[in-house]
Amino acid sequence: MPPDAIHPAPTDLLALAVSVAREAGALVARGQDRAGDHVGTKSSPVDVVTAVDSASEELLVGRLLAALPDDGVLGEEGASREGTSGVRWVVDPIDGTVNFLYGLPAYAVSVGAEVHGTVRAGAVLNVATGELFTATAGGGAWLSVGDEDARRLKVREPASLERTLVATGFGYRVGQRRAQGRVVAELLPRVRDIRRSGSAALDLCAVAAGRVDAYYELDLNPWDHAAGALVAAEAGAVVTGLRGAPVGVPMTVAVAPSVAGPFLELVTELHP
Ligand code: LIP
Repeated sequence: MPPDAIHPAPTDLLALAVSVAREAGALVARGQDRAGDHVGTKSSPVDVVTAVDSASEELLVGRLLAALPDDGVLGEEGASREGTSGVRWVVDPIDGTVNFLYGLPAYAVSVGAEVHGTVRAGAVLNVATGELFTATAGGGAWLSVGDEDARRLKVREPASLERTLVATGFGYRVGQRRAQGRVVAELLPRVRDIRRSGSAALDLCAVAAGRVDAYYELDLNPWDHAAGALVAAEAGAVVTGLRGAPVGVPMTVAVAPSVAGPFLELVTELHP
């Protein structure tokens, strides 16, 4: 999207997203060994939030609004501000909080920049590995680690549904999880296998990087998918909801085009 007179170019939005994600990532990394010191819960006893989640979001919001004070912000841990510029930042201070708590190397700072409701730039930083996934609308999806040059990402192209490796995730409420377990039981015999990483943002980036062929998850929040969905789409994935709904409402699907038809049909069938 060419920069218009009043909004920053997607590349400029991305530069800011990467800068604040890296700074928040350094804070998260410093806090990992004390992750369990201050843990609260949200929607259920297993939906945890740590003091590091909150500190990361505070840093992200502070840096973004210091740079662009007229922008809006939406964050997982409560940041919610209507801006006047048309740009809204959608941030997950730690996506994969349970992984962070347990020290499993799949937790990310995710920063997406919407312009009038459409994500135009996104950065997902896996804090544990240093992998930085980025994308701009029309500019492709990229992966870099540390100071190495970024490499362009492209989805894998599985030959069939039976050869499709599928990532998914589950909600935190018991009733949700029981229903989602039934869906996985039906899906598993019809695909290559299932992977459950614990971070939606990193699952979407895994589709982009060809590390899995498809991802689906119900009831994600905007901060879970804002940046990762752009990364997946810019790597060539079909990114959508079900039955023509937009991504995330309530289903998020990202899938390689070679199996998009049968995969979407299967996920639709399993979610009547
Ligand atoms: C997580 C999501 C993941 C989902 C987890 C959890 P959080 O977000 O990224 O896909 O399956 O249940 O919601 O809570 O770690 O930020």
